[in-house]
Amino acid sequence: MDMTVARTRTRSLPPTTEPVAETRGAQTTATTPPSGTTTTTAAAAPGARPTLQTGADARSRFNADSGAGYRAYLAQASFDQRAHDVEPAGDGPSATGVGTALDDLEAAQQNRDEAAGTTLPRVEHADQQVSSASEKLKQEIAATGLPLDEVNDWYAGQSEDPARRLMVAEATADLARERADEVADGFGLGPNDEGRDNKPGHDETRAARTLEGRVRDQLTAVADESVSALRAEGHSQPEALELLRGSTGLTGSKVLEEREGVPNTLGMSDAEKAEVYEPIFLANASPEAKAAYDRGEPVVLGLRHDSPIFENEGRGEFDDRFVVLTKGTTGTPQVQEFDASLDPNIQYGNDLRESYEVAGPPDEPLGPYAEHHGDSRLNPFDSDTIDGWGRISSGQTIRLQEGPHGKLYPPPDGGYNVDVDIDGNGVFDDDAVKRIDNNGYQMHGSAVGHTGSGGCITVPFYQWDDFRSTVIEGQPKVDGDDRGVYLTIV
Ligand SMILES: [Ca+2]
Ligand SMILES: [Ca+2]
Repeated sequence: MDMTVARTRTRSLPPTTEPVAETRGAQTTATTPPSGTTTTTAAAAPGARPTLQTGADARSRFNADSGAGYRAYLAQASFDQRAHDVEPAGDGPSATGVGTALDDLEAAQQNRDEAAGTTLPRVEHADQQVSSASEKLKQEIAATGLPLDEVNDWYAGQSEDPARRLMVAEATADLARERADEVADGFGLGPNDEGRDNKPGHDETRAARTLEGRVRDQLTAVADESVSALRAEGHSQPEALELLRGSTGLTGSKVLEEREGVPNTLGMSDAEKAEVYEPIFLANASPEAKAAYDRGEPVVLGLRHDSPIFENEGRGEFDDRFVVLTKGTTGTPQVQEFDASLDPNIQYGNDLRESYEVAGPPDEPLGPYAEHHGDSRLNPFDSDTIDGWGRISSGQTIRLQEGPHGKLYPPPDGGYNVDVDIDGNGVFDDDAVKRIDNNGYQMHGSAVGHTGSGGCITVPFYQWDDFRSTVIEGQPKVDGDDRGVYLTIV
């Protein structure tokens, strides 16, 4: 088992990339680029920060339909910050291996683009080359010996190329996930056993999944910066997203994709994000929530990307978003975004299904995620209830309030709606809604090995304390209640 993941971070890299850039500028002038490089090395003055130089000529070759467009754009761009131009500085890790692996991966991606639409064997061969090159990049990143949550900071000091930074961030995220899986496998733990007090490997699995999550967050941050960099070069945000998609695999494409229900705000300023989210909030929130927002209190917008309960092998996916909106005392909308899960998974087994009354038995047999409730073996249809999965419905505002175990709860007597998977196919496609009269559907941090929802709504466990204090601190008590926050789910 690789215990690197459990290492305590004992040092930090320079807070900015400036010192590294100085070193790079000075050394670039004295270094012969390795063969195979396609960049020119207009020597930067020591201390000069390299900039992405592109002309209208290069941009005019942009083709939004293909990652090849990005490479054409790069071909005319003048870079002197490519990783392979950099000699190791002091006792830091060498960037040569990573730079060479990136060159190979870019070449494989270009070959794949060219193979598209040709013969199946050629397409398959090209895909295999990309896969091999991606694997090699992960190996080279591992070979730097850096803790994985320091790789992106380090590489930002080596290159400002938005696509290459994203490729490194994606490979590092994949590496962190694979290592965390290895830790869990090493202890023989299923997803719902990881990080449990009464299970082995409590500390190791928590550390590994925390690292995985933080590196995944870094991937999002790098994607954000990469889109910003391309926007600064004159591309629109959709163009920038499309350009970068040509350089990523599955993990990166999930960050860059347009996800129904959850706006893609990568590369946007805070003001632009507020322009996206505030109208959604105002169009959907209850009058009480809007009044709280007008008073300067934080409010939460829950944006759902509809997912089945068996998503991600039943572990759930943080493909939804909580947006904390507040005008504070300045009157200017502020936005904070958090990855979230608003759909249940099936890691807790069938015990978390609830009994829902239905008008009558469904005409069709139930799918694997629900069953008729009742003991009659001779005639199961004489029951008029279904054991099924539920989730908090979109289209309502709920005031969540503090309670035991650090969670946030709906009112004790409920008063909110849940969608019910009546036909048991694992998808909330049933148009079945139930009014709930208790506070059973709550908001809390995830489990360590999965999204931690049997119907509750969650944020990643290592972000929960931060999220909770963001939405609760400074909130007033309402009518003698505990502190709370209005959640509007769209
Ligand atoms: Ca979802
Ligand atoms: Ca269903």
